[in-house]
Amino acid sequence: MDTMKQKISRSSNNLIVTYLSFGGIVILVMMIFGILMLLAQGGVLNLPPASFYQFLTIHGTGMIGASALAASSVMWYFLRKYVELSTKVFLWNLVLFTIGVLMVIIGVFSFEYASAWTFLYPLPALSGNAWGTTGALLYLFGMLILGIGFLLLFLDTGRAIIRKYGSLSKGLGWDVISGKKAEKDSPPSTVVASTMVTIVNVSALTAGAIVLIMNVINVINPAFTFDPLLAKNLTFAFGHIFANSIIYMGVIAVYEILSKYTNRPWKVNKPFLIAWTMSTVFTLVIYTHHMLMDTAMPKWMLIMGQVLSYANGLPVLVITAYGALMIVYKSGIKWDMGSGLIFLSMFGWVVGVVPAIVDATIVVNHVMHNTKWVPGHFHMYMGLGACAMIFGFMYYIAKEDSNITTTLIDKLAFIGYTAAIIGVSGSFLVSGALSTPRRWATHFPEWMAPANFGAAAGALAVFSLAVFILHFIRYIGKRNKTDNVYKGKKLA
Ligand code: HEM
Ligand SMILES: [Cu+2]
Repeated sequence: MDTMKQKISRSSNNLIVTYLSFGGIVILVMMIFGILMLLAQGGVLNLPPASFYQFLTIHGTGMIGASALAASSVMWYFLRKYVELSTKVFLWNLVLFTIGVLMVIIGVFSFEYASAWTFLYPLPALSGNAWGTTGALLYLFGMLILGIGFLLLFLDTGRAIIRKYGSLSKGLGWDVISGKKAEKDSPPSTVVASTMVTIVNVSALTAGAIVLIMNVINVINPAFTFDPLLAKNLTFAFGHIFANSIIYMGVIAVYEILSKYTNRPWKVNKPFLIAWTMSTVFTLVIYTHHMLMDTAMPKWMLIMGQVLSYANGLPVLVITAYGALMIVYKSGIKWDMGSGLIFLSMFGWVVGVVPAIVDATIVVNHVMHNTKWVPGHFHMYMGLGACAMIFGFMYYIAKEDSNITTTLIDKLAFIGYTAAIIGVSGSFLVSGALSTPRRWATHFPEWMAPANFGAAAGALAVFSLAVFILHFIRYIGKRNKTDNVYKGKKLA
């Protein structure tokens, strides 16, 4: 397991720490925009609608971008124990991300670009004068540059996995599933998850790049048009898959950290491999649940989108939640912030999936899909699932790499964060049940109370996350100056 030990250099650890600090701080700032939006919807804050949509755009883009960035560092940190990854590519991704984000910020705030992060064709070009060509081009090129950074990263993980294991299908353990190889020779859980993420994200980012370039051409020369249904398919193939991949990168922290804390290996067996293969396929094809209202779509695709959406993350979720319970059971684990957040993330993921399954039903979808029910479910599994994995990883690496200790304040922040995300998501779900539409700058008085409740809960999330980040920054000051991460320190 530790064959790569010598090659793990200090500089790549600096990069991981930078990825995580950057990601954490952006998530914090984006939460503040979230609160401002809720206060505007709640009638407390007088925000011009144009500003609301700019905030919506920056919040969606920033949250997905920052949590994908941080989650990719989780994957990178653990995957490099098994395969040889390029530190240069890892650095390039960070550089391109930073450039892309700056362009997006300038496009949104200086040039009033506000199409939401889904930039649905032909909105970038046809804004009814809400924004001009410059804003649209800054945003679209910014996204393209950022996407290319990630694409390079996943091409590199794919290259490294193929080099070590022979092919991506072997990375998913297909030779074990088919019985050609014994279960005990399965690839490690981290490699299986990374292979899945590599496959889905290379597809997603390619679709994204194509539709971004088509939009760019359309913005520059409106005479060039293309099929809006194709554009929508490509856009959601990108957006749905990329956003989903965040939790599949984060879950690597669950495997590695729980296994380290309990001193038990995370057992990879056939059901585990089959679950990951199923989720690979489902994640790729169910973006069609975003098209349930597009009557021009072939019916079979919509039915597939619905049926498979029920099952999308379920195989991996079930196998991971069960595995997490089994590995912890009677292990004598001593809980701390790292393992606590990791365990919390399993809860957030499970709970967040339930409303998603409800929404994926065509009948319900027709009523619910454009309501706040939808942000209700994804704030739960992104905030309490994916983000808790990232923050848990931040506590874990701080503990492993320094002699930093946590205090009562960290524990209070843990409780505060949990309550806050349940509050934010719960308020969205209540709004959804009241038929409050999503993405509306102004609300009727009947819709305002849940928005204001959500804003208060959001403030608690900001304070709690600030505690997590301060702990991480304190750790950076105390870091070991030596060259060794996997010193096999006993953590719990
Ligand atoms: C304090 C925590 C948060 C607050 C108060 C908040 C608030 C909001 C609000 C008010 C909206 C717009 C809802 C509407 O359609 O009317 C929104 C949308 C969204 N949020 Fe959050 N949010 C928070 C955390 C997060 C986190 C942690 C993530 C992901 C990691 C996230 C990702 C998104 C996304 C992707 C959208 C959709 C944007 C769109 O519709 O284009 N949010 N959030
Ligand atoms: Cu989706």
